[in-house]
Amino acid sequence: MKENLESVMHEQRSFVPPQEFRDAATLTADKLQAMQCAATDDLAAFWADLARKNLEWKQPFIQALDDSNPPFFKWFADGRLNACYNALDRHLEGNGGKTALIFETDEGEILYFSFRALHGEVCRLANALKALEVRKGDRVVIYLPMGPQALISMLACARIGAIHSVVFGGFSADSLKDRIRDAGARLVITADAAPRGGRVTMLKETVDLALAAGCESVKKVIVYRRTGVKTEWIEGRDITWDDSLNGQSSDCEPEWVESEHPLFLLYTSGSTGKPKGVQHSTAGYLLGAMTSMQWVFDLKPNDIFWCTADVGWITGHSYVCYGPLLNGLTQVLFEGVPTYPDAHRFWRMIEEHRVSIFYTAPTAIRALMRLGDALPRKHDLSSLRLLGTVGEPINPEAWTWYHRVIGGSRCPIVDTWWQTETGAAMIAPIPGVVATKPGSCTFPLPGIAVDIIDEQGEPVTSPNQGGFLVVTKPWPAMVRTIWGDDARFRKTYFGQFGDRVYVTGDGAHRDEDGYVWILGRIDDVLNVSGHRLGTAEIESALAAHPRVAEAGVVGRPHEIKGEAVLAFVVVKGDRNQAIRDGLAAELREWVGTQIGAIAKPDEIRLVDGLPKTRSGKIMRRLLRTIGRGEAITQDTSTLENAAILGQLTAPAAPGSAP
Ligand code: 7RM
Repeated sequence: MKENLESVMHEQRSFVPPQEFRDAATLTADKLQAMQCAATDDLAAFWADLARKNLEWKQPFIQALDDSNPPFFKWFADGRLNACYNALDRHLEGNGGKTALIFETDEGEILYFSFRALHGEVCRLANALKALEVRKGDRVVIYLPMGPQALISMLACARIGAIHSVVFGGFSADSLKDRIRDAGARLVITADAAPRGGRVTMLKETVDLALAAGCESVKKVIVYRRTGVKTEWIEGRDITWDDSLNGQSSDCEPEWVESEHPLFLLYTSGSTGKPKGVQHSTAGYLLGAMTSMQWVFDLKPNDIFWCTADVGWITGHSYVCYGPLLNGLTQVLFEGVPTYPDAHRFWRMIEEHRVSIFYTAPTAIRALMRLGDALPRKHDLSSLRLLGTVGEPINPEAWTWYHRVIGGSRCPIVDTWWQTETGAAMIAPIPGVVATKPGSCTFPLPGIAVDIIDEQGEPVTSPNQGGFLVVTKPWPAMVRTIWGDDARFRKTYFGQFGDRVYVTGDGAHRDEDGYVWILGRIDDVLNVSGHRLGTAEIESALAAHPRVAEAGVVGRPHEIKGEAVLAFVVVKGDRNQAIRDGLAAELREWVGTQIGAIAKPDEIRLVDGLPKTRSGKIMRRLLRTIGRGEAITQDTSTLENAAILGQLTAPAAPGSAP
C-alpha cells in the first residue's frame, strides 16, 4: 500500500520573462542570488538589514530575532515604531500630493485621495477614537464596505496602537457576534449599508443584531453613512462618522509601539471549531508586506497597482492596505464586483485607470474566462505589465488564458502562495528572473525557508512525491498566536514536527527543476486504492477540457477502493445540453487519459456553480458532506452563493457512472 501523496500531472510549458521586462526589472538574477546567499548565511541579519532599510523606527532595534521560546518567535523586539507613520507620514514630504487611492464605487463614481488627504482623514479619525476612549491595545472591529473608510479606519487604529479586526461585510450577524466577542472589542466601525454588484447589504442592521445578542465589551458604534438609508439608532451608543470627526484635528501624534505590539487580528474560519483570531505583529508584519511587494511585483514609482481582494481578507490587508501604502504606490480601490454592471467591469477599469499591475484570484479569472475572449478584447489593456494570482491553485488552462488574453503574452504572471497566517507572500516568482510554469508558484522568496516533508518529517526527495508543505525557520511576518489561545496556536501550526516547524496544512511537491506545486489542503487529499491524490490536479485535469469552466473534487467512502472520486463540474454554456450530450461520461475518460485510470471520477455531477467562501475558495468540506448524502450541518451563511446547494444534492446527471 502506498502511503505517500503523489503528483500525477506534469506541466511541461515554461515561460521565460520577456526581454523587455527583464531589462527593466529591479531584481536581477545576480541580486537575487546575493540575497539568497545572505539569507542562508545569517537569516536574522538578512531580515534585520531589510528592517533598517525599509521601515522608519522611533527607536531602532538591536536584537533581530528572539527564538528562545519557540513557537513564540519575536522579531526586532526592542525597537519601537508606528505602522500608520510608516504607511503615510513618511511620504508626505516629497510625495504628499501623489495619488494614493483611485477609488471606484459600485455605481462607477471615481474619487481620488492623495497621501496627504488620506493622512488628514486618518489623523482626524484617530483623534475621534481617542475621544471615544479607545486606547492602545483595545480592539476595534471594522465592518465596512470596501472603500477608503475601511483603510482609514485600519490606519487610525494603528496610529493610536489600537488593534483592528476587520470582518468582511458579507458575514452574518452570528459570525460578526462571535468575532466581536472573541476579540472583546470596545468599538465597532460600520456603515449604514454596502452597495455591491447593484445590491445593498444592510451592515448597520447586522451590527445591531450582533450586539443585541450580547457583546458587552462594545461601548460605541461609529456609523459611516454610505448610502443614506434609514437605520435604527441607539442614542448614546451610536455616533455618525461625520459627527465623530467633526472638530477633530488633522494632526495626531502616533503612538510609538513595540515591534511585537499586535497590529491586527484577522479571523479565519477553520475546518473545525470556532474561528481563530490570527494575531499579527507590527514591525515583522509590515516588513513582510512591504518587501514581498517590492520583490514579487517589481515595483516602480509610477506603477498603478490593483489588487481586487476585499480588505476583509489577508490579501486586502497586505496588498491593498499596508503593502501599497508602505511602498508609496498609487492604487485602484474597488467597491464592486467583476460582473456589475456587466462583465466588462475589470477590463474597463484597467483601461480607464491605466493599471500596470493587476492581482486577482483564480476564481475570478475562471469566471471571466468562461464568458469568452470577446469582452476583454474590446479593451485596451496595454498598460498592464505584470499579472498576479492568489488564493487557490490556478489550473494551467486559466493561467494560459490570463497570460494570453489579459496579459497579451507580454506580462509575466506571479502565482503567489501564502496564507492569512504567513502575513505576506511566501512562494512566488521574482518576475524578472524566474521562468514561470502555469500552475506552479515556483520558489520560496528570499528569507523564507520552506520544505516538503513526509509523515516522518523527512524531506521528500523524489520529484513527483508529494508531502506536507512546511516552513522550517521563523520569518518576520508570521502569525504570533491565536488571540487568547496560545495552546491552540501551538497545536494547530506546530504540533506535528516539533515547535520550530510551521505546518501550513497544504500538500505540495517539487518537480525535476525544483519548482513547487501546491496540491491542495492536506485535509482534502483523496485516498484511492492506497494512492493519495491531491484535489488540485484532478480539478485541473477536468478544467483542461474545452467544455469545463471549473471543477471541485472530493472523496466519498468506497468499500473496495477506500475512497471514490466525486467531481462537481461547472460547464461552459448550457448545462442541460451538456447532460444530454453525455458530457459526464466523456469527462471520466478525459481524466483517464490526462492523468490515468486511478484518478477517473466514479461520479460526475454537472452543476451551474460550486459552493465558495466569500473569498472565492471552493468549499470542499461542504461538497464532501453533499457527496456522502449527509445532512449539511456546517454554517452556510458564509457562502458566496448558497442558492447553489439545492442543485448539488440533486440526483446524478445521466451519463455519469453509478
Ligand atoms: C492568501 C490567502 C490560504 C490557503 C493556502 C492554500 C490556498 C493561497 C495559493 C493557494 C495554491 C496559491 N490566504 N492558496 N494561495 N493555493 N496556489 N497561489 O489566500 O488564508 O485565505 O488561504 O489558500 O491552500 O493554505 S488564506
